[in-house]
Amino acid sequence: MKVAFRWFGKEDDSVSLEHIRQIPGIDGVVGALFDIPVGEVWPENRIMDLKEDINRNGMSLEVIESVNIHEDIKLGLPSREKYIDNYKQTIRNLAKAGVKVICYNFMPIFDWTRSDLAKELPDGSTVLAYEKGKIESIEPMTLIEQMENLSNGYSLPGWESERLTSIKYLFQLYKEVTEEDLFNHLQYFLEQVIPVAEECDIKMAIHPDDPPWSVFGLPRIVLSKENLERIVKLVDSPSNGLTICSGSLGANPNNDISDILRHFLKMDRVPFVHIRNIKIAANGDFEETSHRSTENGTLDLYEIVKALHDYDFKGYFRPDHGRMIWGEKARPGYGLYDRALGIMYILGIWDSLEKAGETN
Ligand code: CS2
Ligand code: MN
Repeated sequence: MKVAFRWFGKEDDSVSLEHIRQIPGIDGVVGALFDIPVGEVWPENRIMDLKEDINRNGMSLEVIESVNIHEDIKLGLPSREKYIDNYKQTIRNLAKAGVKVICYNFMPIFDWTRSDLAKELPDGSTVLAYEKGKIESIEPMTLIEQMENLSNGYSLPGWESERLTSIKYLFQLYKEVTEEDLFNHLQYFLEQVIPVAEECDIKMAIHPDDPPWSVFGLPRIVLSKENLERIVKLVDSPSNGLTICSGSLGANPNNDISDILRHFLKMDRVPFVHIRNIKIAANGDFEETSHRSTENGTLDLYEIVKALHDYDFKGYFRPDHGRMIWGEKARPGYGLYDRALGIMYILGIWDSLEKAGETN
């Protein structure tokens, strides 16, 4: 198992590569070119610059998160052809730099959704949280404004402003789009890009919808074992893979993460894993927590890491979001300290499993 850490680049991250490299066990950085507008080709020289910065610090750039999908592709509009061609070129350019995995999502308009970016826990740390009641009673535009005000001055991943300019118009367009349509549009996209990914030895890894249910009446499909099964079969290729994100899928208690992992690991469709814990309340609200299971998280991280270990997982994992602790000021969910603690907890479980394997 290879260990990675998400990084937003020199200009836009409070965490530096010099600090990331000091996390024990770290192999790679999960990077992206955040300033390239959705739908445009990522230039080769920019990718190489990013890679060189990371390599200079002794880490690799083999995972990209995300190359975002233009709304016209998700909407199935005729203009999607241009954006699909651009996507193929970006895949080729990334392959030239040695990238092996491209994480992406297929959520209409919004990426992840939360009602709170800094909910205070009893110990004084703050976390991202989701209250169903708040989300149901707020206008999307108001939520966006609130999120931006609470983001410590950072742009939020997946909420880049160019995607949000025409938001009201997009809502109109999505009124006509059913979940079945969304599956068809995903299939159309995959049928074109997966052969290119295969040629380039790249695995595409779709990220689950976060949370895994419809928000603001928009269709969502990447939310259950059943739907993931349907997605990997849309194009039957090892390059058509999944990012299993424990905290996203896990917000629905019907999703048994270690069972889902085992199922798709067996099929060799899991090139990338996101690990974090959440605490789910009886009414379905949830908040993010430290990675440690027995403390206050609902998910059983031991079982999740054990599934990876049982399948001798050779892909990458990254800690997903972390709490904001020790006075750190960073992009919500993406501070250094708690994510580094998360890595240590996960590696602790992994190393114990290794030792136990030796003695059995
Ligand atoms: C998020 C997303 O849960 C997560 O990992 O932070 O922004 C995620 O990076 C995207 O949905 C992947 O495309
Ligand atoms: Mn994730």
